[in-house]
Amino acid sequence: MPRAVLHDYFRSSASYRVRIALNLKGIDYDQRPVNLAKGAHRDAAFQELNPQGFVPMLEIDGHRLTQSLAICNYLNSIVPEPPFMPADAAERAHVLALALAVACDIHPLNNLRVLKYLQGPLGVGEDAKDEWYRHWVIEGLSALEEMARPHAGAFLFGDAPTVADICLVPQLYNARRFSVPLADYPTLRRADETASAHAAFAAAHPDRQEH
Ligand SMILES: N[C@@H](CCC(=O)N[C@@H](CS)C(=O)NCC(=O)O)C(=O)O
Repeated sequence: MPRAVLHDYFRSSASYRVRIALNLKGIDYDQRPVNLAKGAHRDAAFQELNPQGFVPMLEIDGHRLTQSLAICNYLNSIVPEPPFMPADAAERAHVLALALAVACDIHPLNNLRVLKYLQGPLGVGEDAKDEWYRHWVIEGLSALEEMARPHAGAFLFGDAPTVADICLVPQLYNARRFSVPLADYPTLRRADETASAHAAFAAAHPDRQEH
């Protein structure tokens, strides 16, 4: 079987999630950078690969997979260890809720196309756009801190990485880029620090990608 191919962008947080997931599962892959800043994701050739025009897109085992959490689920199915979610149903629901709080409720509001739409057709200025970004991140992270605290350990849930950390670390990377203050989120910062020291997370960091 050919090596997996990940179509990604170094600063894309959804791509960052999949790089972490592949690294945690020990799956080797080649990268095909798609330059979002230059609009390469809008090219017909890429739209053919992913009609949504988003990175990440993963070619693996003869499949073309999109949506970072669907990709994580696939990787977890083909390589069960280490598991991305706890075995217990209630704990699994909790971990998934943490991951979805980032992936569904924070990230989409601040995606590139949303920020571009604010600045373009809606005529929103740079400062207001940044304020929009910070507003949704702060609201989302504040809730996530409360959600995570009761069951957090060194990681966001317990003492092993889960899909919740896979979503958290890229989101905090983005938050720092936009100068969002993180002092009020000790649980999130602890998990981020633990995860970032893990080799699988470290190798996925945007600064370590070609672009
Ligand atoms: N829900 C999708 C989101 C993918 C996504 O939004 N990717 C961003 C980069 S992080 C993208 O390609 N944005 C292009 C745009 O907004 O124009 C996933 O989890 O894979």
